Amino acid sequence: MAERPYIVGNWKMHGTRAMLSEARAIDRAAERLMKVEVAIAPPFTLIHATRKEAALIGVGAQDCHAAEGGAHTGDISAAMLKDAGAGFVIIGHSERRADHDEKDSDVRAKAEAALAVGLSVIVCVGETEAERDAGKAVRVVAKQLDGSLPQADSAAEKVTVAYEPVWAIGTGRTPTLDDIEAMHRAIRERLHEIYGDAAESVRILYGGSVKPDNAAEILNIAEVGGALVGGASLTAESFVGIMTAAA
Ligand code: G2H
Repeated sequence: MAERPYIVGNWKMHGTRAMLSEARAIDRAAERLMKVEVAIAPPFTLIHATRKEAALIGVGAQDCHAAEGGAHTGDISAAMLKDAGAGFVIIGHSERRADHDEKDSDVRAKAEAALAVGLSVIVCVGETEAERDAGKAVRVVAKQLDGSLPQADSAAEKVTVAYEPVWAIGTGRTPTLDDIEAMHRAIRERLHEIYGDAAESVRILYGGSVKPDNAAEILNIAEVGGALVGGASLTAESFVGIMTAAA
């Protein structure tokens, strides 16, 4: 288990103000689970209120635009996220890569925009089922890392990588523990090629159907520094179950 596992809830497109009670309950649990670093990324509309209601945990966003501002109707800049109280932003989630046709170069531009205003970033990578079946998973993820990560060595301390196999997201299916370990080791090696010694400070999270009952075994894998949690982060009960497994 990592020294201080990082457990991040990705609420995706879920949550109105009624869900702030879940954030408050997660925050209260974080107070007694100080060995775990906890954060949630609610939808844009709840970032400010979540920051105010949940003082102990990290609060972040699920995307940002790469531009500083301008004529981009419906988009949100990194500076706006920071102003709303976000401390980090998830970039390049496979749902955004699929729904919005985001390429690695878009992901990198967004990550660099976020770093430029002082946000931390969680950059998501992961292979499809067809790519895994074809034996290409490590190559696909390496290419995503090469193309998506901000390049300056100084970026490493603000970057977290989330490995989320696309076929495990929201499906209840997870890779074997050996497969997770092998991929996380491969990611660490690639990070060394990209960032040199600074790569050691980059946390690598696993994401994809993490639940209270599988969290401990996943978090015990070497090189797994925490988890990015979707469905099981939507209630305090299940998310605190994962936080407890991490403690
Ligand atoms: C993967 C994960 C959170 P879930 O997308 O990013 O979602 O835990 O629902 O598979």
